Amino acid sequence: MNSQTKTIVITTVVTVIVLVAGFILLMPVFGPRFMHPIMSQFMDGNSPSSVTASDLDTSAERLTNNGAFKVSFKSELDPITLGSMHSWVLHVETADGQPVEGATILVDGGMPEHGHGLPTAPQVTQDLGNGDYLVEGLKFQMGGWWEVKFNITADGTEDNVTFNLIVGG
Ligand SMILES: [Cu+2]
Repeated sequence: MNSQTKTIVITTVVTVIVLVAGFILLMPVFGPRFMHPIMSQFMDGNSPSSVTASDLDTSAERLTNNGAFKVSFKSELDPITLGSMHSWVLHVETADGQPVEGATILVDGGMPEHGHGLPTAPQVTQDLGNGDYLVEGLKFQMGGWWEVKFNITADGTEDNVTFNLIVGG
């Protein structure tokens, strides 16, 4: 090998090393865009197995898990502020829209991402008639994703519904 060939080889090797090193260093910045969509899905944490707060259905009207009741809520506080004790009015209908009166309703909930429950023990304190129920004693002391669950029994039918809330910080 003469010296000119050596120079060309060394220049080529150094250039390749610099390009590869540069690409690796810039991967965190540009990487996901160049990768296969399935890969970038995993990188973003949006794979079907990991439900994140951004995927949540936060609607205030939902069907119960087995489809027995259509349930909606109105919060006394809208938006819900941190640390404020307040009440909701829960409205319960049959799946075909008839108000459900005289239901027995239990309240539960918590923060799924933190593994803790509600800081208070909210209860249905009044059957307001026409399918409306007063839920007293709700409080959310942390910002983030909360679940509020209602177990509803009426005319021998029991079903559950979960509402997702993102309470601001
Ligand atoms: Cu928490």
